[in-house]
Amino acid sequence: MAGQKTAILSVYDKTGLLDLAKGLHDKGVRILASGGTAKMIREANFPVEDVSAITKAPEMLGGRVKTLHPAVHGGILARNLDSDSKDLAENSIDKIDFVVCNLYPFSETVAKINVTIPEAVEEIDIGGVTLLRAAAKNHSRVTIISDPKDYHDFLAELEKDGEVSEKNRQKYALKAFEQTAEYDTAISDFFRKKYAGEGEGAQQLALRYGANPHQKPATVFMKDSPLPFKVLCGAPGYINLLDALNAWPLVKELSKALDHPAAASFKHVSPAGAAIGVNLSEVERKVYMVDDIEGIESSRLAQAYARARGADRMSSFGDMIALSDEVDVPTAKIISREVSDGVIAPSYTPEALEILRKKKGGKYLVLQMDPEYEPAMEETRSVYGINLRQHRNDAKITPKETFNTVITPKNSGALPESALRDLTVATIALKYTQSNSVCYALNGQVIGLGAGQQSRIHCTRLAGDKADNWWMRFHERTLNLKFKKATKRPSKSNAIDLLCSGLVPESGPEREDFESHFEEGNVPAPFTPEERKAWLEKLTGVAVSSDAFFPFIDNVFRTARSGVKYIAAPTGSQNDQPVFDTAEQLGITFVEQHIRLFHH
Ligand code: 93A
Repeated sequence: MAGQKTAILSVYDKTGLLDLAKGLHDKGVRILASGGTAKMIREANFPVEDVSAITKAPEMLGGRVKTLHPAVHGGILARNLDSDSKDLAENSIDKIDFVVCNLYPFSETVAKINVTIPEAVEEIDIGGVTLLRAAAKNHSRVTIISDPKDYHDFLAELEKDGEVSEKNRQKYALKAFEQTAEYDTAISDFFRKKYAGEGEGAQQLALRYGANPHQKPATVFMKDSPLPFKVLCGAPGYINLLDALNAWPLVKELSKALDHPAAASFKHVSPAGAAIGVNLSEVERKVYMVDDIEGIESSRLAQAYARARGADRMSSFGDMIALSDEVDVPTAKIISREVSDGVIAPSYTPEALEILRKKKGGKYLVLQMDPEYEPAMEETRSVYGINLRQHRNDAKITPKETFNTVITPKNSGALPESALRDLTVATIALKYTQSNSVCYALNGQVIGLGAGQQSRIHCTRLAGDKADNWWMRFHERTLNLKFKKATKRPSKSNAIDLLCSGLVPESGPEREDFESHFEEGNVPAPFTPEERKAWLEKLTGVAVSSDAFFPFIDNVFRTARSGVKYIAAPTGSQNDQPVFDTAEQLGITFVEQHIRLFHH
């Protein structure tokens, strides 16, 4: 029939098939169909031809070859070009106008418990994917219908206009492309688990569960390369990896920016502490509970971790640690006696690894990171089933380039090296902290970090209170606390925290618990307001960084109460000028940090 349109139908899901066949037949469309599809149409007494009518070849290999033939794909892929028409004529092939196809249920099959590889293999659709892809490729001429939900509109349009509009052909083609992409993802996911899930070059790893124990299954995987870390001991959890994969780039960048070994102590995807290996004073060693660690004075890495862990011992309890350099014995010794979940580092000396392997009855998580690994520039995540994609935050923070715009005081010279160092530590820490965030730093380490607060002043206060608490731990009275021999490190840290935050209970069971950790007759008196004020006044030279601008001057006032001398923050608030003026008035150097560093 001259001018007659041709459709090829090959559907696994036969929902709505007969209505479709009827509709096509009513419009005078020639219907070709693969085995089962043709059978169903024929049984309903609609005219249909087998695909073999045009291929002159039977379905074969038990159905593995049904529609894979030049008569089909030549008919689909031919353009409205003379050369294509000539090729078709020479091979007696007719053009196909409509393709209707949906695929074997691969995902549903592999979701079944104990599915075998041969069972999964048989569900890999080849001819259907080829139909979808060929028709979608040639959508300038061909219509591809891949979803039974579209039959109604497709027929309605044919009825009304006699053809499918360009816009709708595009829409249907996109849908088909999305389907083949999703189908291939399901196939590669399945085989990644089967063939690249273990040992050298593993691309995926099963995790015990996701963020919570009821969130199963959970996995970590790479699409086209091996995972860039090896598990040397233990089994990582989902949150361990979220921490490790934020903490690692932090220490990598920090160590590069300041040319020192760096360490970070992470909890719930924000740093509790981060530092570079600046020499520890005797008092610092005591406050950080590392005064008895042999060889610490010659290990920059151990000093970095002592500082990172020492910043906020309460928050670091059960941390995930990242270390920029090869882990040595002093560092492993510090880790071995703290409550910690795991560590990620580029390498471990054999002795250090032996120490870590003994921790937690052999279950301590030890990850070895490939230091050369560079992540892709684009990062994608899905939230509530919806995908979000962005260029990753590859902003470089360096002491020289990032902090060279001093706004106030005017005409001030370059910042001292120590300020540049501490602003770098604080700012790189923020780059990997859940927003909003504000960080106080001193001596090459974080001393107070406020993470994940919705209001900036709450970050500034939280971080400032932590910095105050940190400093109160250096008070003579705190240094000379007389704990009982049996008091464990976490209980000591808790008692110190109560004392330093001014929260020692006056009476009751909590008071009794507090007292129980100290030697008889040596329970410390709370700090008086005068003692606290006098000691806090001695805290000076602190650097503060903020992940976004300060919207109000209250932030500057709060920083000044904790010995802040340098602030680096982005600008752009309506209140910029009052913020600068307040800093100037309080003798604080305000540096414009040009890059907003929100992180989620
Ligand atoms: O095994 S296949 O990959 N080989 C093919 O040549 C082929 N052509 C279409 N599977 C093939 N199909 C698929 O068959 C379609 O994607 C559809 O899901 C199914 C329809 O088969 P039937 O018409 O026999 O029910």
